[in-house]
Amino acid sequence: MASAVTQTSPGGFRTFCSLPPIFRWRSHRELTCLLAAVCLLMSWSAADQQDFLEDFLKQEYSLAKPYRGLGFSSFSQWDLMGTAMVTPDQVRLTPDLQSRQGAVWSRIPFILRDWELKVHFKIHGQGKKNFNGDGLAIWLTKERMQYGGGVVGNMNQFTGLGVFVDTYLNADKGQDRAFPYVSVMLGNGTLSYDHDHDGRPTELGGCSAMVRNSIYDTFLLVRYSKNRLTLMVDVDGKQTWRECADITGLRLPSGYFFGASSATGDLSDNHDIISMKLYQLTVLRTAEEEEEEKEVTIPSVDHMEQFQVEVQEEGMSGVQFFFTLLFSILGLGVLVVVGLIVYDRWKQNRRKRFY
Ligand SMILES: *[C@@H]1O[C@H](CO)[C@@H](O)[C@H](O)[C@H]1NC(C)=O
Ligand SMILES: [Ca+2]
Repeated sequence: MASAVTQTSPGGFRTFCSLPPIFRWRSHRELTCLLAAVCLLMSWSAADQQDFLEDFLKQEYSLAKPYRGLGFSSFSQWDLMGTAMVTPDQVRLTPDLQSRQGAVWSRIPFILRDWELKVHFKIHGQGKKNFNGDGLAIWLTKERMQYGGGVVGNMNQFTGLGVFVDTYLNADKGQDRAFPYVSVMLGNGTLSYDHDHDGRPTELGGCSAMVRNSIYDTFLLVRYSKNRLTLMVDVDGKQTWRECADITGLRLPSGYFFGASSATGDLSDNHDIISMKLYQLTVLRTAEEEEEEKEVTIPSVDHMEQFQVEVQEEGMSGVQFFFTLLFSILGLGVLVVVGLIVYDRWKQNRRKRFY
């Protein structure tokens, strides 16, 4: 009885493994079966971890190696602009030189509802830390191929989504965050990106990410589904996504264009896009969710006021206040000393005149 149980317990798998001996060596056959079993188990557990039923790469919205005909072939789905150029390993938006602007824009209006964009990029240059700039941006906007608007190689008052990888701190009071800083903004055609304050007034969310001159591959992921936008980064070589921003109630019209752009100023860096891979997500919706997600014509965020931050123009930080006070006291001291010396001389001169 016991022997019968051991013979039948592995069931179908064992039957499969003892099928006609195609393989000459028993050990190989067993090894193959073991490998097949491991693969099967791994794919099951991987499927369990997925939030979505399935996702697949959409070639027409993706930019990846080899960049055949990119920018000049009529078959290409992308256009280049400004200093952007294709090399075998990357699309270089700007070289590490001053005052350059470059971009790459999709030619095809984007119409998918649930998606994920994975961007592999690289920012590197000769400049010392904090002597580099300005960063790059990823777009999904109504407008495309716009130039020189002072927003990281794109126009201002854009309509749609902008994800900024800002490598240079412009604002005077930047102690609240470390740079490089990744952030999200939703433009509606009238909102302006405030370059001098690194986009703080219109920022919906963001995080610091050490993406410059990194020894690791740097990635960011934008996921959009059911009016919810999630931004994640993978920049420390751990192959895991760290959440950077999570915005609900974000309504994005369809028919917009993907793009990536960059600009350098007095300070520069190489800004490279290695790939932009767009995955379609398969998501189930309830009837209420369908109702909730009506088509929109202007991008908007529910309860916009919660994101509004005060940009302080006046006032000083503690350190600034301390030094201002210190120098004021020192300055006053010097004035008093100079005053005394002058008074002394004047008194001596007066005496000389008297005698
Ligand atoms: C864009 O958003 C701002 C701030 O929420 C709002 O004041 C403005 O009216 C909006 N513009 C359009 C065209 O909807
Ligand atoms: Ca900046």
